Amino acid sequence: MTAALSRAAVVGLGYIGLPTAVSLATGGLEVIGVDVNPGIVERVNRGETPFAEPDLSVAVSGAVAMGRLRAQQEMPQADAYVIAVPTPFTGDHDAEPGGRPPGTPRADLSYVMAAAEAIADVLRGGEVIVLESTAPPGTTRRVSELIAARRPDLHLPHVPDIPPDVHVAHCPERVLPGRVMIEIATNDRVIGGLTPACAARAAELYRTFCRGELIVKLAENAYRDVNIAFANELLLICQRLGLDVWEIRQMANHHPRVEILRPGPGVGGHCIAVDPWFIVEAAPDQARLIRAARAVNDQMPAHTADQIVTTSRRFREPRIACLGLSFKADVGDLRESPAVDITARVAAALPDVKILVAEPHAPSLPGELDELGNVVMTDAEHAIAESDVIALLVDHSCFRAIKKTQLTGKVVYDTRGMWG
Ligand code: SAJ
Repeated sequence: MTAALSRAAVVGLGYIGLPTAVSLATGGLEVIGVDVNPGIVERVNRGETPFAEPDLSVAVSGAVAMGRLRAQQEMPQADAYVIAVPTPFTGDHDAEPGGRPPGTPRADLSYVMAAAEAIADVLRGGEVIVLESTAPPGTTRRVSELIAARRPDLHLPHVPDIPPDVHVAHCPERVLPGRVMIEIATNDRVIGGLTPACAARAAELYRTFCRGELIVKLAENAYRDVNIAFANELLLICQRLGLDVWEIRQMANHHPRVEILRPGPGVGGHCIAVDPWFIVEAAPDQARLIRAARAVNDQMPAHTADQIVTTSRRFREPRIACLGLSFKADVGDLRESPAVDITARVAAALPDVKILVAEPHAPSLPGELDELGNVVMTDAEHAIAESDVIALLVDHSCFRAIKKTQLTGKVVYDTRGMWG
């Protein structure tokens, strides 16, 4: 069902279909362009473009020469189908039910439906079908219904509760003629699947050539951010009530439908801490939970640093070890890392205190810590041995080897619940 997408058919080799076909080909897929017009098929197979669009002709001739793109009139078997046929407005379809006055313009979906019929006849199961043509709400569902009527042997996703054999989604084109080749690769895309799995499958297809953020991805990352925020909020609540959040979490996670993520010192990386803001920007009045989650997660480094500083002030001349600087376990990426932020805050709040930092995945301190003057990089063993307060900021696997006896007599601030 979810085999790799290696062969795509693009139906309609017009202003959107041909650039999409060539982009998929450049993205590594074998692409077959389908068009009812034999003249267009012939020209594409000669490596020519039937219309002018900057950068398109060189891309088409290249893809055809490399054998990645070819055109034909018949519908082929493929892993993915992109329908990019015209949906002109017309006043000629008043015979359709709906009681509209004669002459009312409406989208002529006959090309879309003809493409869906042709696709229906060659389906084997496991394919994803994406409607790119701009079309009225409900069209994707109609495509699914039409295919189901023609292929009673296949489950289509408009019927709930049965895992579909074929995924169907809508991903309307949003490119500006004259800039199609640039925008097709860089513009954000909106993907509407008949089910979330349909959207995810369609996103896989577009990821092969689209560098723009896909809304699906934004939703995935915002979902994770909200769930981490829940865990972090639970930590704050437990701290206020004098409870052990790790114990509470473990007990709650015994419930078959509960899976609380891990609280921590904050959310870093370039995706989860950033992507939710795109959703907030797009729908500020609706995205209240997503915005609140960002605020909860963003306060964690300052909160964690405050706690380390408060604990350290119990000592007359405290020595502090910060274990881990990266944004998450077992990577060396220090950018947007809560651990770096926390170390910098602690070092700035206690300028006379030496902070020993151990980060086995990074060769040296980042500039912002180096310039503070009281932060020194060393190995974990040494940092622990020399310090009174041990702050575990990243749950690197190698820190698991640290023995309880090494921590005896020290104040341990384990932000990751690793040594619990
Ligand atoms: N974190 C917690 N508690 C948890 C899980 C994570 O505090 O229970 C923290 C991590 O320590 C880290 C941050 O969240 O600071 C993000 O880490 P992550 O492992 O959750 O995610 P990333 O940023 O490494 O990768 C995410 C992934 N997206 C999702 O899981 C929905 C990844 O699949 C995406 O490919 C990637 O973003 C991306 O490029 O968008």
